[in-house]
Amino acid sequence: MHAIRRSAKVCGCAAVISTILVCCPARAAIIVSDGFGDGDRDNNGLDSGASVTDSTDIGIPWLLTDGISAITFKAVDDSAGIGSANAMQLFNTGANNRPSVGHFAAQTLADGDQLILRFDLRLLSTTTAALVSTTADRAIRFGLYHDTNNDDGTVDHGSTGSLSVDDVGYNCRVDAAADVSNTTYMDVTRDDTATGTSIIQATTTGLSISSSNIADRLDDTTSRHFELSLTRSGTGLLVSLQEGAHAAITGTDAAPVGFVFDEVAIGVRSNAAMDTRWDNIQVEYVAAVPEPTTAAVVALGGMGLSLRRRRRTK
Ligand SMILES: [Ca+2]
Ligand SMILES: [Ca+2]
Ligand SMILES: [Ca+2]
Repeated sequence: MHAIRRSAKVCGCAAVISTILVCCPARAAIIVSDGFGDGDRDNNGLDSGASVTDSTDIGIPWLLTDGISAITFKAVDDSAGIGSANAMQLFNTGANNRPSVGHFAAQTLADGDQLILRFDLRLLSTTTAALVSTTADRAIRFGLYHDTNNDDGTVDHGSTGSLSVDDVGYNCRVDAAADVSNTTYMDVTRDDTATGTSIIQATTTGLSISSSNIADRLDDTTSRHFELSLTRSGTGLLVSLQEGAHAAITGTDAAPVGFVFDEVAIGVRSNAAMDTRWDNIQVEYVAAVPEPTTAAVVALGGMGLSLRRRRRTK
């Protein structure tokens, strides 16, 4: 009789434990989702030449930062390219550059928390002289950043402004066209030059997170999918960047820029006139959860204790 009761209790325990195991999914939230269906890159009205394909797809405003280049920056129909109606065109037509940022509500990573940036990107002007030259090394740039002075505002910055100089983060760089100036085709660097030049430009700190896979290079006009993830581990950050189904490049930054992030930065390197399309931009926050095994062990301990207490009572 006791054996039957005990086995029933064991079954009960197993059911509770399996419930604990399945009832703790990672708490995830989409912070940003922008597919440019509203035809409006800066959310101040329809962009010239654009049309609305989904009025509920408002996303976040994308703003020009400092830089002297002429630039075309607007929502355009890219259904024949990336293939999901509108996309955002960033066409750096001059000899300099014009990095751009999209702000979101500040996210502070607690230990184990993860922030993911994902989007589709394609490069169009692979046949221009600028792109077939070696200047296309580390040409396309993007990353997750923090506007440390919280001074970026809500409208385009003037070309000679400096409101993004204080912004720090992780600068991903991808080669464009048939660049063979070195054997690194994609990398992630720490951009913490708060007193230096503009965002996602010039000096960055290498983190030994780089790809020697030539397939990571943007050497045609097809759409590529990218995912950058930052996961806090104690006082460090695990950094991972993956293009499509290629092997991810990963590493740990032991001296991170901090654990607060509130903007996506995109752009091209200086002196690289390039026409790009960006779409389906998402930022997701995934909060850490207790290890399922730990939760199960705690629960199991508690149940064992109650079983013993009951037996003693008898
Ligand atoms: Ca607009
Ligand atoms: Ca919009
Ligand atoms: Ca700033």
